[in-house]
Amino acid sequence: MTRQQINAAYTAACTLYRAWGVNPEQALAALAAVPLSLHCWQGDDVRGLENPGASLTGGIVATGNYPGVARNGDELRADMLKASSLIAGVKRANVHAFYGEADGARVARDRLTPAQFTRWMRWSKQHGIALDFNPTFFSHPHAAAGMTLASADEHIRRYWIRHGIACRAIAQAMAENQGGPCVCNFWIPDGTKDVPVDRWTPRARLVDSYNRIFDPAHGVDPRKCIDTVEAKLFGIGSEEYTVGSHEFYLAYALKHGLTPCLDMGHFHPTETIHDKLSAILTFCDKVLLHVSRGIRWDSDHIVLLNDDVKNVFAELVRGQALHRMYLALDYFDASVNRIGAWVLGARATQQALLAALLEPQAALRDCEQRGDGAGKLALLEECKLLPLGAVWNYYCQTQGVPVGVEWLEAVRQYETRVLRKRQG
Ligand code: RNT
Ligand code: ZN
Repeated sequence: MTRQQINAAYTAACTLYRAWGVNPEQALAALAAVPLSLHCWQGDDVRGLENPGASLTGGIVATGNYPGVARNGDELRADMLKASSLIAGVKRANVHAFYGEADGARVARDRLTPAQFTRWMRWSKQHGIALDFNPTFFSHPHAAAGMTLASADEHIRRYWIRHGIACRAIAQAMAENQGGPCVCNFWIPDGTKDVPVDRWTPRARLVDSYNRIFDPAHGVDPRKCIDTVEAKLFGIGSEEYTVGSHEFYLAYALKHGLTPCLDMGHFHPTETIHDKLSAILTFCDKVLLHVSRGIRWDSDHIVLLNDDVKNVFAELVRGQALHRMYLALDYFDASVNRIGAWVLGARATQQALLAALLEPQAALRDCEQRGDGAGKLALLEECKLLPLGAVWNYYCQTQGVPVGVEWLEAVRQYETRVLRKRQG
């Protein structure tokens, strides 16, 4: 598409949106200001940099062996930058604790310090990409029995408590480095494959572990390190019982002033999260969203522009709650070009957000208030046919990123030039 064609399509689209009382310029300005955190773990199939031979545990799996997986921190960061160059708007980068770099040395996870993340922080500053952080409670011998912070083995539980405390200090250092908050998200895999007779004691231990980790005595500044806790329904090998369930974490977060994290793939297969947002955000200030796509037993497929994602952003825009969200991608697919996976999910997320921002809210609310249900549904249906793509293409053009699927060309070139050379 030529520049003129893109502009002409946008102008025509604006006429249609304006007729419904929508201001597309305002929508695009709002879209450009919403930060999206890109998860580093899509680039290397959640392998981490700690131990090249280690396998992924914790009930999550990355299947596939598409060529070009990042083999070290430099490759991973280069790949993230490539992806980032094809995504508009404000980007952040989400790093896991087992992506620390110690120049060949091995630093135990309970002894990690900001020093192992200086490369990430330097890179962050250089490219203006703020960092978010996650302690890593999986892919480790001390997690092999399926329990970490809820473990009955005090030695193991203490180890992971120290890891959690260490990670909050690292997140705080990242925040200082970037002059703005760093989201530090806690997810643990703890659970059991089959029916536990005692569901209570592991939860009591988990509460105790978190009380120790989030103890104010550690002096972590809540404006710098944003503590978030992520629930899950089940994992591979923990199908029956997950200690950190949705109810557990929601209650814990509310009681202790932490931020809940909702991962879109962490609920029953037909359970969606858009209805939860207005409920949860009534009682807490912020929510971290892991934008993901569950399929059957897998919670982490590449995000696409589907109804689930569209409904989430519609809710957030309708509730004027965008600024109360931290948005982060979370999925891992090793069976396709990994840069493509990042770009697909990020763009789909932003498209869903744009669709929400272009919704004719005044007209819709007017129908609802007048009790005109058919009118409201008709208008919602009409919205599905409005030219979102024309506005999106114009946005990409003004943001200096490829329009339509032109980004594929850049991804293919990078695959030939860089990724294919990594084999062997
Ligand atoms: C796992 C959680 C968690 C992880 C990352 C790697 O089910 O969603 O967020 O995906 O921490
Ligand atoms: Zn997640």
